[in-house]
Amino acid sequence: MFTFSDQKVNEVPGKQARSFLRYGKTKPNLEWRESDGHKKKASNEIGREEKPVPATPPAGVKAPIADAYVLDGSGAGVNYGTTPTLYVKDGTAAGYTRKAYLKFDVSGLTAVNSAKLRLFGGNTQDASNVQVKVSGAAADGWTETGLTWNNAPAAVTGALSTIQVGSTLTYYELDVTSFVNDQLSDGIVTLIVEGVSDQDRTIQFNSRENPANKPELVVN
Ligand SMILES: [Ca+2]
Ligand SMILES: [Ca+2]
Repeated sequence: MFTFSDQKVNEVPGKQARSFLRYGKTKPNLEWRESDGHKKKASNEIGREEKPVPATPPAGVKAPIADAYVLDGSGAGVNYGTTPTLYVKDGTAAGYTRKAYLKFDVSGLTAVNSAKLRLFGGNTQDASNVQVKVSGAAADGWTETGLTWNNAPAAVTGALSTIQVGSTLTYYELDVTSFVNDQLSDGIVTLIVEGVSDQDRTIQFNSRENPANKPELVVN
């Protein structure tokens, strides 16, 4: 309910009193007071202000805070944390297995609908497709320049996802949604990328030290 405050009552001799609204020269000058006391004013403006609709927030793209690969055999005590390439290889012979470790800071995130590890690279040895899996580790205390085969934390999950990596150099995506949600409690996600079927082929992925096409964790 509201009442007009700008109402005028003109007494016209001999005629019935009538009410009308006062109009300015160029536009209606209608004011009233709402029942809550706020004064409101009508406008004769046509058109309206339109605010831009906020764009869909960009997908959260996280860069690794550390990445390194580890090598068994003679390289088991060596750190490979600052190379521009992360090697992944799974074979039967000792000294050929390589695994990549990546660590992401996910603190501040609430539950994600989707989390994908994106690694750029491919099978650089031949044209075959190679099965690669990603799993998760619980221990996040490893460092980029300290990690070796001998001290690397073990996986505490099975394969979070498995993909075929071919010889085309591109971004390969591995779904890690469930594990990222599991790790929101401590805010750090450690992922292990390795071959799964003794195919003995060399996979190369760009590390975070590579100037281009670095690893990413894309969360939505
Ligand atoms: Ca690194
Ligand atoms: Ca963690």
